[in-house]
Formats: sequence, C-alpha cells, structure tokens
Amino acid sequence: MPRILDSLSGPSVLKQLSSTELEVLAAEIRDELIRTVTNTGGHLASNLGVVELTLALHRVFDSPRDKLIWDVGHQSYVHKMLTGRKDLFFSLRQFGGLSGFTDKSESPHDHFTSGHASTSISSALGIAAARDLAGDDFHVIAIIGDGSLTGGMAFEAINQAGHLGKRLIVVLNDNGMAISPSVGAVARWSNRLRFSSRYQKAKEKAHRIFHRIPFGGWFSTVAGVAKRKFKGLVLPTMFWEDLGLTYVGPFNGHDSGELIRALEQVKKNCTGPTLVHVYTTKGKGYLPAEEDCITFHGIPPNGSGNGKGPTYSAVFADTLLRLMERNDRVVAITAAMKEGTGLCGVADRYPDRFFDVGICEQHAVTFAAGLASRGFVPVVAIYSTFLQRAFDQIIHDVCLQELPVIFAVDRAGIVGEDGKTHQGAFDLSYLSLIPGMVVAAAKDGRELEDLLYTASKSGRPVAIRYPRGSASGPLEPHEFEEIEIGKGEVLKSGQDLAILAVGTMVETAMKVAAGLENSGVSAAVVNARFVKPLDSDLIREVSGVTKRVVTLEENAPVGGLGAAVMGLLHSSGQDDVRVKCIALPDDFVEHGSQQLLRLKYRLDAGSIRREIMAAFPELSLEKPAIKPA
Ligand SMILES: Cc1ncc(C[n+]2csc(CCOP(=O)(O)OP(=O)(O)O)c2C)c(N)n1
Repeated sequence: MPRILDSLSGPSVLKQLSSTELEVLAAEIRDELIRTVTNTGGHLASNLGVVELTLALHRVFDSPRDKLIWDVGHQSYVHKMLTGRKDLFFSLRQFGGLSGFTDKSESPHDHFTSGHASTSISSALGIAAARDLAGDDFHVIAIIGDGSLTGGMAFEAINQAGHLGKRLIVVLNDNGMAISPSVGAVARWSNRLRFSSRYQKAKEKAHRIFHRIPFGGWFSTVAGVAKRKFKGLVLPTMFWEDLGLTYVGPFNGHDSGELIRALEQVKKNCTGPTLVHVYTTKGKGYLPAEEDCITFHGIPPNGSGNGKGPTYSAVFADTLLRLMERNDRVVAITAAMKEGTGLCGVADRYPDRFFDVGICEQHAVTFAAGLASRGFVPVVAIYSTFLQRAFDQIIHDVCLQELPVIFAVDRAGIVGEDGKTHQGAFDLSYLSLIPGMVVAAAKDGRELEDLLYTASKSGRPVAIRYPRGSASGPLEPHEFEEIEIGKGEVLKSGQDLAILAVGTMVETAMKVAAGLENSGVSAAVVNARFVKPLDSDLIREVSGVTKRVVTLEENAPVGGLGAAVMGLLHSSGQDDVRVKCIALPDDFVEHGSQQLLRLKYRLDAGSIRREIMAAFPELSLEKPAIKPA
C-alpha cells in the first residue's frame, strides 16, 4: 500500500488529512525514523517524542510563512520529512547529506541554524520584533524542551518576552528529560504538575463545563475553578503569568486531536507571549527507546563499532575517580552531559561531590569558581563547543581571580556527524588568549591521566583538551607522573625540519616523520603538549637547528599552536625560520565521519607529508629518496 508520507508534497497537505490519516502518517513517520536513524545514527528518542507535536504544528500553522524555531534542532527530523526533505532523509548526518540539526542553508522552512541549546526563545523573539517593526503578520513559534529550558538564556528571553508583550508562542515540549532526567527547580515544578491530581481534576472539571468557551476564557476558567476549589494550590499559570506569559496546558503531546485543537485556539486568540505546555514521552512508540531514552537520545551509526579501546572520556572519568579517591576536595561538574563526558560512575560513587547543573555551561563555570574560592578543586567536564558559551565566565570568574578550576575539554577537534555547530575547533584559540590559563592537549590516554593529575596539584586554572574517540597509547594502569607545566618533549630528533604537534596530531606527526624519512628527509617531532605556556626554550632550540618548522593541530588556524609558535619565533628574532602551519580551515567544518573530514581537510599523514614537501620543495632536491635495500 502506498504510504501517505510518500505522497506528501509539503506541510500544507496536512490540512486536508482526516484524523485517521494523521494517525497512519504518524506511524509511517515513526517507522521511517527507526529505520533510518538506527542506520545513520542520530537523535532517535527526541524525534520519536515529537511526531504528533510536529504534525499538529504543521497542520495548524503555515510554514514557512509562520516560523517554527526548534531549540537545539536535534528533534527536527520530523519537521525535515514534512518540509520537502523526506527523499533525502536517508542521508541524515552523512557527509554532503542532511544536517542532524536545523540549518538555514538547507530549507526555507529552517529559519535559524542551531545545535546548541536554549537559543530558540531569544531568536524567535527577535524574529517577532522584526515582524512587528516591518509591519508583517506571521506567527513565530519556539519549540523548546524542558532540558533546554534549564539554560539561562531561555529565561533571559522569557524575561524580555514578558516585558515586550509581543505575539510569540513558546511550546514547551516537556518529557522530563534532557539527556538524563532534567534537573532543577523548574523540572521539579513540572513534575509536581504532571502528577498533581488536584490540578488535573480542576482542569478536567473546567474543561467539561467550559469547553465551548474560547481559549482565553477556557484557560482562565481552569485557573478560576482551581483557585476557588483548592485554596493555596500553587497554580502552574502563576509562575508563567507573573512573568507576563499566558500559560495554556498541559496537553497530551501524543493526542493529535487535543494538540490541534489547542494550537488552533492559541493561533486564533493569542495576542502576546503565550506558553503552550505539552507533555510528551521521549522515545514514544519504540519500546527500546521508551524504556531507555538515555541510550536512545543519540545513537551511533550502524556498524561504527566500539573502537580499539576505552574512549578518552572513559580515561578521563577513571582518572577523575582516582583523583577523587585520593583527595576529597576534588569535585566534578557537568552541564547536563553526565553520559557523554563519562561521569556516570563518578555520580554513583560520589553523589555529594558530583553536580549536574543542567544545560548551563556559564553557570557551571562560575559555580566551579565559587567552589574553588573555598579551597575545592573543581573539575568541569564540558565539550569544547559548549564551553564556548562560558568564555567570559572563564575570563572573569576563574582566570582573573586565579582560581584553580580544571577544565576537561572533551570532543576537541573534529567530532564528526554532529557537524558545524559541534566541532571542537576553537578551544585552543579562545582559551590560550586568557592570561593565567594553562592550555594543554593530551597526546594519548596516559598523557591525559598525567595532565589531569598535574592540574589537580597545580593550584592554577588548567584546561586539558582531548578528542572524541578511542584513546591511543599504553593502557595498563600506571602511577601518575607529574608533568612540568609548559614543558614539551622531543619524541624524535631530526635535522631538516621540526614538526611541532599537539594532542592527537602527535601520533599523526610520528607517521608523517616516518614517511618523510622514507623520502630521505630527517624530521624532528616535538610533542608541544602546552599551547600555553609554550615551551619557548625547546621550540627556539629545535627550530634554530632545522630552520624549518611545521605546526600541526586540530584547531582553527587563528590563535592556536601555529599562531603561538609564529609569535614566539618572531618575538625572539628567529625570522630566518620558515614556518608552515597546518590546522583546520578558517571556516565552519561541516558534518561527516571524523575519518572523512580529516581526509577532506588534509589532516591525515599522507596529505600532511605532501603539504610539507610542497612548502619546502628544496627538501626533495636536497635529499635523494632512500631506496629500500
Ligand atoms: C549548549 C548546549 N549544551 C549541551 C548540549 C547537548 N544536548 C543536546 S540535546 C540535549 C538535551 C536537550 O533536552 P531537551 O531540550 O529537553 O530535549 P529532548 O531531547 O529531551 O527532547 C543536550 C544536553 C547542547 N546541544 N547545547
């Protein structure tokens, strides 16, 4: 039988479908999600949870005239299928294919490119303000999850929305989960409401009596009945209405009929900022995802396997456990990424010294600063891309006050399929410009252990970056070794050129040097280890010998290792040293597998070797190739 999904030419077709057809379509979409995402990888549970909500939004509103703004954008797969991208859905998150998030360059139905949490209400409010200034008349609808609502920016936007009073619809997609359960007072409020039989009864009673009264009257009636009947009951409406938003709901996010009716009322009657509260079930309709929505929040591509050994995140978490065992002042902080950063074991073992602050990177950093100011040693584990959020907090609340906060900068460098909003391309740049900050990159798992140990003893702010993926290097347990801050190491000597590398590029540098050796070029390899402070003596010394330097880093070309080395050589008068900097491009890196992107951006050993020979062509003339015996 032909699928309704296949005949959909655009979202406007939804307006003609009967309720039964909508139900069939919802089932087809779920099948498509499960089939495709278990293959490509991606945010399966989040999307399964918004099937009916997305259908209802597209049925009631007129996209792209009305603007749907998805927070994070990880739950926009159904929206993509309904807005002309179904035939490309197979290419989700693949190189050259559909993005796993909303992307302005992909469709006129995506009005804002996103990937980071808590931006939807701000951007939607800006669009609503632009609409009013331009004399336009469309609807703007921000759809935000309860997890993303924990981000301070969402509340900053609500604060302004309540003040401006502009027509804006905020749909709160409340499934009680971020990646793990949502934390904090707002989550508690929502939970109380979800299970408040008194409120539900009041709502049902009001519904029975007044269901024919238009929206404004209907919802204020709920409040009225509840107020009269239950003195002292804290009404959900109060929280939002005190902030200047009209609250409606909560609605069953899997009942298309109820959702469509509610959204139609909102569309017809709303004149100011309105919050539509919808309860959904993460993973809805696929039992494994409903039962374990944490695992199914984001799943890897089929066949991606588990890599060679423990991931860097696992090495980090094991090391942190060891440090916490030895020193009861060491505490761990995550911004809603307990699973991703590997901290579940830490949370179980030391619940009092583990803090999940919600999706609040800024707060996480200043909270850590507060702990450090009282003699604790906070370890803040945040992905490179999300730590960007806390730039000023790192400057103003940590480094300016010389507080010993340790930043475990996970997912540094190319992260792969999550794409341009998630690549860890900038941390070496934005961290190393801050006075007093120590910026290190681990060349392998063992060095990560030693750097963390070193940081915990240093009494200084230290950031240690490490990538997504399996840790290389020796894995057997070893006693920690303190590393002198600002000291690199020579891994191989050579006379023709010196390759200075950081992090996982050190391993690549060794391969490059071996390849060059085969061409008769003698390359030294230095693990720079610290981008700040640089090992100035060592770098001056090796470059003085070779007069040719190559820097290697998986970071943007501006402000990272290469820039630091060039600055050093220039300021120390070594202008006769020629430098070739190899890094990521000065651009946003798209999505695709890590391996493919490294090839595309020529960060693999073969490409680097060719680039070196092109930069220093005299090397091939000077040195006859070594012929195998
Ligand atoms: C600034 C930022 N920090 C962390 C993340 C990682 N992240 C992606 S989705 C997500 C949970 C979002 O929860 P919610 O908004 O409730 O959506 P749900 O998946 O539950 O539908 C997190 C923490 C992010 N995208 N942006």
